[in-house]
Amino acid sequence: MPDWLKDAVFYEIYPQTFCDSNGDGIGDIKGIESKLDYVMSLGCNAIWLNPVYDSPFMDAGYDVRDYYKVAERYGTNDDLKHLFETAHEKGIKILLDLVPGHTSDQNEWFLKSKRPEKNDYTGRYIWTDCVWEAPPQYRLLCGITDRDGNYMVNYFSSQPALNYGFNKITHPAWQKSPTDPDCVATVEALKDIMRYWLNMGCDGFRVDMADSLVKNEDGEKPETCKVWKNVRAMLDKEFPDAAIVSEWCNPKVSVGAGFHSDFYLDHDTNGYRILFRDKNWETGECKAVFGKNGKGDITKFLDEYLDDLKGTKGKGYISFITCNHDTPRMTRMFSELEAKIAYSFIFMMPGVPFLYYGDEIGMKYMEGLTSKEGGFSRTGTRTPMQWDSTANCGFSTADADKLYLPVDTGADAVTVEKAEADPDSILNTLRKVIAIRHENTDLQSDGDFEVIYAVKEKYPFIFKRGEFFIAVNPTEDVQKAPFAFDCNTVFEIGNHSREGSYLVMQPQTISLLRLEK
Ligand code: TEU
Ligand code: CA
Repeated sequence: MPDWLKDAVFYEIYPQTFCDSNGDGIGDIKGIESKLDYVMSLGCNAIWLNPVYDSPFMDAGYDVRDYYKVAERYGTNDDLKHLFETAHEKGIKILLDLVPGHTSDQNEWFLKSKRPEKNDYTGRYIWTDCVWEAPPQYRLLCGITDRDGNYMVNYFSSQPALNYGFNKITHPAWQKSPTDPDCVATVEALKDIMRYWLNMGCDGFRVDMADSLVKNEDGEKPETCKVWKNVRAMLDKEFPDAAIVSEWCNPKVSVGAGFHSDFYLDHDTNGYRILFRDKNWETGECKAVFGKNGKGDITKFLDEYLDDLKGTKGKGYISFITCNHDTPRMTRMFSELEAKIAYSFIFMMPGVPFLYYGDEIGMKYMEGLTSKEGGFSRTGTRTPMQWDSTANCGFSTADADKLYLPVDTGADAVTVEKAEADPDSILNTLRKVIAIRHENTDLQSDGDFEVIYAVKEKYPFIFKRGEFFIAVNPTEDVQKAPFAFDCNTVFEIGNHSREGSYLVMQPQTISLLRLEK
């Protein structure tokens, strides 16, 4: 286990829209490098960089054309190496985004695989044995290559699925076992890609759709887990300080398979959605625990979380995110104050937390944008970072119509500059919370977590982490709970008081309390 994860606080950067250094309207690596001090000023000591590889950008770079080359629009491999070096000088780690499940259909491997004559890449992707073979349960693209077969896609149609084999083989003529030499070769190719970037200086990977490798597997996915155990064994031997964080949203399984941490995602019925994102957009009804209407149920979250925590204890972490590039920003449904309370809570929780660029200033989800590079409904979460009051909010010197996506330049648009000047801004609030986390191991990734007060459909809720208590009342009403500890206030949004053996919390309050010694 890389030691640095114990106190890691991540910042996710979407390279397209973070900072444009050369005025061509799109963010780049030099731009990111110029903002490392800003990232540090937040208390973030690690970065997850969305894909920067060469790509035709049908899915914003998750369609990799060349795993070994930085996309020209972001710079060069040397620029990325320089970014790693500069980040390391400042004590910042960088995870690249690894896309193991599929490539672009423009990838050299695929161009070879689709040739009619047999070659080294024939079995690198999943192909049926002739074009007339197209079982409807698989997502196959049919009759569009010279090769006599149909190929499976893993996400969009431009993303053919790499071949890691099948767990349950239903069509033996073309489905391979994960131990087939072709599938083994895919895993070895993946490990080589990892070695290349780790040797260049990256600190590990966020792993895209990590659960999607071996096909015809449900639930605990034993064969996909074997692949990751193999990868982890390589890391432990060759790069023991490198971290892998999975996009899986099933921490007991993914951590068991070797991931150091796993993301909670905005998936149906997941505890993360119950906390921060449970809103029915048709009826407008919000049942999120952190909604100010107070319609949430903290126990539904805890049922899942406590079990996941127990199942991962001592082996790996759960990652709470403020948002990511696939998810509407919380400000789409939450007011600034609701979001500030929710984000603050995230950085008080165990595991390795992630802050999505722009959330720290309360950037909006931009409604109504035309899809960009396969973003579709995700596009509104990917707009340029708002730095200051100069043109394009300081993101780029290009003409506004040349920007990758429009910048929110409305009069009420938040910027880093405005947020810096306001002591109560989300920005300055998160700086405080994250600083307190760094100062106290109790509040870091490994610290304990205990429920003090959490009752079905009631507020507030109170958790204990070592010497600290986190008490939260996101609702617009005063809420009370029995609480028998003598404490000092370490941090607070809102206000609380004591009434005998009760903790009385004013509307929309989060308090971090510390046991009196
Ligand atoms: O996302 C996979 C994933 O889980 C998505 O289906 C997600 O739920 C959806 O985008 C929500 O709107 C990963 C990447 O994060 C995403 O950006 C890529 O497009 C996708 O894999 C394919 O590589
Ligand atoms: Ca640029």
